[in-house]
Amino acid sequence: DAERDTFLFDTFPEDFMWSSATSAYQIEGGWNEDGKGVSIWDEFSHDPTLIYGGQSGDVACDSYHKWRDDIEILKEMKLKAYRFSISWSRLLPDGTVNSINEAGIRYYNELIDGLLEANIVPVVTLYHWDLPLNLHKKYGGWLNVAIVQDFNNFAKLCFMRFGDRVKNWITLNEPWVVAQLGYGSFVKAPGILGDGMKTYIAAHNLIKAHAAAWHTYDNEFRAKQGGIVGISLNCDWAEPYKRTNPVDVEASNRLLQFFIGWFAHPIFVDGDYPEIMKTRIDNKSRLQGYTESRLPKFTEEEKQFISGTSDFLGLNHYTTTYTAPAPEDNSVPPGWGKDNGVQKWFNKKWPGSGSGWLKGVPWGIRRLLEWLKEEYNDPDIYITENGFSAREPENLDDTGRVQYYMSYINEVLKAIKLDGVKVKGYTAWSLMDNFEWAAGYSERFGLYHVDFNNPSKPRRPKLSAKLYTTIVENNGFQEESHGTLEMYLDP
Ligand code: GBH
Repeated sequence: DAERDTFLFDTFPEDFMWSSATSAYQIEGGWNEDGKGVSIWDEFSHDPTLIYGGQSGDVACDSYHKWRDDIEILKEMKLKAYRFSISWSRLLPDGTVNSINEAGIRYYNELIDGLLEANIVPVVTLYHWDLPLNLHKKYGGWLNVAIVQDFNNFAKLCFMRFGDRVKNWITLNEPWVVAQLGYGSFVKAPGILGDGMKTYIAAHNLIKAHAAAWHTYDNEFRAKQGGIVGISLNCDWAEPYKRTNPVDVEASNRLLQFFIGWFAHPIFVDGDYPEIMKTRIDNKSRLQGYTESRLPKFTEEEKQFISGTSDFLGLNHYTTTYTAPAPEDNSVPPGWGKDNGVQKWFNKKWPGSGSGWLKGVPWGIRRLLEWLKEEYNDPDIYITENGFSAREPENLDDTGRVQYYMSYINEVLKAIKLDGVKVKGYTAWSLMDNFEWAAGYSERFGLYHVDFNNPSKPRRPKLSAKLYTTIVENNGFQEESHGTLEMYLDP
């Protein structure tokens, strides 16, 4: 473990993709402008009891009008790529291809062209949680298999209209959050506290929708457009409380399978859920008196269809927890947490952030990357999100975030250089402070500060933006002469 605490002075591979990210609902505003339809997040955040301070993304960073400013700050940081998402309801107001909103198409065309002009690669997420409300009202959104066709149509429209210039696609952002927090808790839209079944049904349809979009690209666009299509999965590292205790190690593995394996096993391994998920949920369902398992089953045909449908693994990673077995709980109502039977907690010494769920544990990302390499047959990995929050008001001197980025990016470097993990890119979340879902504007993740009280929403670089720029310019951490943190902050 000596390496674990030593800083590695070295550079990243030549073509390493340095990036930063945002998502449509969190930055755009313009929620009902120029023909945009309503999404489940518009509706969710218009209920003042669900969001911190009754806030919403109605205006947010106003990137619907200020996207040129966003490109400017990407240029200031010398970034190679920008990950943003397309608002489904801005293109398709009722979620279906029955009516296309050309003003929405124009908005993303301008953004994409502006990025390319600035030599910045657009990385486009198709779904970052803002489902057209109509699809939710009409048939229950992700709970209905009809969504697979509608998502596929939306994806196809994006490939058709933007694929001549966009070569990097992410189908879904964090299906775990969509399924578990959207349909298993009140935390995220549509805020349905499920019954230990809905969360698995939503996930089932998310996986099918992802696979359908990947096949559409593969069959109809890849030869001509030559891009890649992947998925962004979120996962915390699960550190066994005692590495010498087999049940803690088992708990760690079990949590990882329930967390990322839920989606990655079907997509990257064999079209089906991890064995441990099937066994545990089948068993508990029986004990709880269900006539069928709460975990839906894929047909053989569906397994074939799903397996191998990603050109890379997108990883959103923020933090680490300790893990140990929880006492078995077969009580009803059931849920994902009881199903996995793992208890998790933080070490009190891990530095806290502005979010209760996020502690800075840099070595966790290296261990997770190594686990993913083993588990999924050494895939290309893009880190599509990593970042650190502070509570408002935050000044520009964000040394906690500087520390976080320095150490996490260095652990990614170790994963590449010492463990041989094929990490192709790194994305800082987020380009600028934005609408942090249920936390509103109270938790800030930006490299750039945004003054939300000022109608022109000015963006100003924090210290972390300067640090990140230096790392990007050096393509890593240069030898000795750059041996101190101060060197990185000195312009
Ligand atoms: C990312 O999710 C999102 O993709 C991005 O939109 C968001 O802004 C960013 O994180 C920062 O939050 O205590 O039950 O509310 C990261 C994964 C999973 C982390 C859900 C927060 C909340 C757990 N997220 N988790 S809860």
